[in-house]
Amino acid sequence: MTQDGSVSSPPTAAGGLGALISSFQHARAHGLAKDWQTFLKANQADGFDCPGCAWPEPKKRSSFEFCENGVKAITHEATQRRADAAFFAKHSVEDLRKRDHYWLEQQGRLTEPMAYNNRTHHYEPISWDDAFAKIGKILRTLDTPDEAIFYTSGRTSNEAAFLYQLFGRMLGTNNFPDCSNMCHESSGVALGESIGIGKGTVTLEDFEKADAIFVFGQNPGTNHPRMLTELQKAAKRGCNIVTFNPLKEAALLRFTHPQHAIATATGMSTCISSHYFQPVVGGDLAAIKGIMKHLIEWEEERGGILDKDFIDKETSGWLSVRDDLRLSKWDDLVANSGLSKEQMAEAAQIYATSERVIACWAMGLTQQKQAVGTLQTLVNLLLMRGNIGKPGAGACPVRGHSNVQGDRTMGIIEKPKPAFLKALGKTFGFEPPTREGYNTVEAIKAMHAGRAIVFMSMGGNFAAATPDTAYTEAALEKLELTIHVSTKLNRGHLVIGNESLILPCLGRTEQDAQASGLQQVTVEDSMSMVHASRGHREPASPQLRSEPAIIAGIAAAALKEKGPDWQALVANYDLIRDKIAEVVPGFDHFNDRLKEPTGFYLGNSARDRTWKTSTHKARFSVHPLPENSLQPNQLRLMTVRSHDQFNTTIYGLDDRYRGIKGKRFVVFLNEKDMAERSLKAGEKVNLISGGNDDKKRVAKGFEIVAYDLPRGCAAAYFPETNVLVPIDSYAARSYTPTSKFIPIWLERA
Ligand SMILES: Nc1nc2c(c(=O)[nH]1)N[C@H]1C(S)=C(S)[C@@H](COP(=O)(O)OP(=O)(O)OC[C@H]3O[C@@H](n4cnc5c(=O)[nH]c(N)nc54)[C@H](O)[C@@H]3O)O[C@H]1N2
Ligand SMILES: Nc1nc2c(c(=O)[nH]1)N[C@H]1C(S)=C(S)[C@@H](COP(=O)(O)OP(=O)(O)OC[C@H]3O[C@@H](n4cnc5c(=O)[nH]c(N)nc54)[C@H](O)[C@@H]3O)O[C@H]1N2
Ligand SMILES: [Mo]
Repeated sequence: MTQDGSVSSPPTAAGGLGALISSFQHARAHGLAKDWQTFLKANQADGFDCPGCAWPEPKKRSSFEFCENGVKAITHEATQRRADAAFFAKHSVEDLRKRDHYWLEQQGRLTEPMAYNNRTHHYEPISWDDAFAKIGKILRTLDTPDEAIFYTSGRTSNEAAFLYQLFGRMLGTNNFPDCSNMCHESSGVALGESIGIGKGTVTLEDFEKADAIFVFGQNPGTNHPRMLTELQKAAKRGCNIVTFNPLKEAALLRFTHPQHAIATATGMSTCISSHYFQPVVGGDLAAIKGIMKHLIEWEEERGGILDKDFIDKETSGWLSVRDDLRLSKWDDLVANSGLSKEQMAEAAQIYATSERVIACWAMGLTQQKQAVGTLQTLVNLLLMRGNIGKPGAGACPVRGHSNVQGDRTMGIIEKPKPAFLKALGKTFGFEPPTREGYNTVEAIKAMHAGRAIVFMSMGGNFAAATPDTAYTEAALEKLELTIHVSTKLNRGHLVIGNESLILPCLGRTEQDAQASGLQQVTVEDSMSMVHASRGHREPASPQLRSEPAIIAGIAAAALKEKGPDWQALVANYDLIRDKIAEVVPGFDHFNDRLKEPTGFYLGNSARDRTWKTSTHKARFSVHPLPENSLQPNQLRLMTVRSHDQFNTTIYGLDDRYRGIKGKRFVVFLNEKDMAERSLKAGEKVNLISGGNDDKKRVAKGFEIVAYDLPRGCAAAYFPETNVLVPIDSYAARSYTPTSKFIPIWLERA
């Protein structure tokens, strides 16, 4: 398709009328303009959890606990459009492979199970029983259960996730890669080692008490719009909001709450960031070290900067961090961060004069080679002034998918803890496998090498979300069987193994009727609050099944007599929750506690200053500056989300807050970098990256847009640029693909 579109100067504020208009337009296009009931149920105690993001809901809720992007997520799930059997009869897989992500998404909800026919090259209807029997037969004949891989995307409910991992482990494998591997895995690894728990330590109430909020590598205006409400409230009461982002993001500059009528009508906006620092891509570790070096120097000059009591009582490793900072050179910190010594002093000054500081971050930090080191350095910064485990302070990894945190809690992990396996084995009377499974990168490699031959995807769009698209698609094409449990058509369905199945499921907004009546499921948000979600819409098709029901069908077919009575568990999800209560710490009396309308808090050991680390203290750790080396003429490309997408789901072709209309194939560049290459705005370039394997990877036809970002840096949209991320380029220790640091060359198209 052609993408003519237009480019204009980005706005200087976000939200307001534009957000309201955009919400309405999306709802109307999908036949939901009159359906405000559905939106009013979002994030309410008697409604469903908005599938938009993992930002928590306040205890006291307004009738409008959703945002523009929540409206888009709900609209696209509740759409009246259908990709049914007639649709697949009309379009061969070859035809569908020529379409882009936007077109595929526009086709609407999947309605019945489909199997790929390799003679007609079309997907054709198959009954649920036949689909289960086919899967069961192939899974029963594997040489080893490790030939099967079970991927999860973070929308899957706790109940479905728990059943899914139980089934996989009863089959005999820990191969549970999930979207987390590409997302906040670095946060989990870093926090786990440093403070003994891989989750954020703050709750929503802390945002009301913080004196400063540092926001690193995150674009909340697009990806967590409800977070802006908290930032706006904080800014209004004088809390400093200190942003670190190479790009000037409109919503981090100024914001108008779209549900505040007067402000919206008059265009009144609030300044969000009191300070906006633009490090180079990958420069955060050095920037944080620079801040810390200032603090140490000030402590030595005048004292009173560090929380020495906290450091003495609660931490280990301080002296080596102090010595490392003493030895580090300002020139290196400045060159590596792209910030001046004075800018780092300005940030350090705010940090030092704030009693309570929260540090938030998202993909700008986690999808870097040195991500784990950067995040542990950020923890160092927090520990220097005791900013963990006191009100109004703490670490806040802002999660993506609405239940990505809950899926992990339920055991979706390739490296399960022995205690979890022991409890699972005891409850269900079996010996769970202890071999580590594959993470996402390892899973792709195993498929390539023929070590895995079955791939099942519980939601998500593995083919498009993963790195090195050509390599990954080739890996998927080698498989014996692919199984996709999905709500909407996506690229993943079109990368065909020997056999491929699409199993359509209910979405969050829909009623889930089982033998005992209507069911509720549960999710855990970014701040460890667990609560119920109940859909109320009529399902998009009578043939849809719930995720737990689909897992039960497959498990019964694959395991035959082994395992619990899957059908009984699915007949009443209370029974699944009773089992969760037996296995997963923190879920005792699960069903009872769900009666609390806003859910319950799982707790966080670090918040209580109980440090479950190897030293039984909060751990300071030393990390060298990253090399971040580039070859001549290369730029650092970060791949980001537009305002009109949810990951690989492309709702529309605009990126309102960056001034882009009607197109996605754009690359944002600094004007000086353009001039140096004799390139002009509007010209088209190809983006070229390399890897250890010397293979050149090319993404073609990107229009140049001049933008406010540091020299040597570039930005373009994911997933069109995933082809450029080499499979072997991932964060040390967390294996998260380096989607925010891809060295590229530009070539005139
Ligand atoms: N509407 C909508 N909501 C979403 C999603 C969506 O696609 N659409 N996705 C969900 C998911 S799964 C996730 S994980 C989150 C993602 O939420 P974000 O992490 O906010 O998403 P990205 O677009 O990847 O944005 C990363 C930000 O990091 C900045 N950045 C890039 N490199 C660097 C760097 O080296 N240093 C610093 N300091 N900043 C850098 C970019 O300029 C950008 O502003 O959002 C969730 N919510
Ligand atoms: N280059 C680059 N790559 C990235 C990133 C990046 O910033 N840059 N970000 C990474 C991140 S943070 C993430 S989280 C991953 C996302 O990776 P995924 O989670 O795999 O991808 P999504 O695009 O969120 O998945 C969308 C599909 O989920 C299905 N779906 C939607 N709702 C439901 C439901 O309720 N149930 C089921 N069963 N299916 C449903 C629909 O069929 C839809 O097409 O991508 C990663 N990839
Ligand atoms: Mo994510």
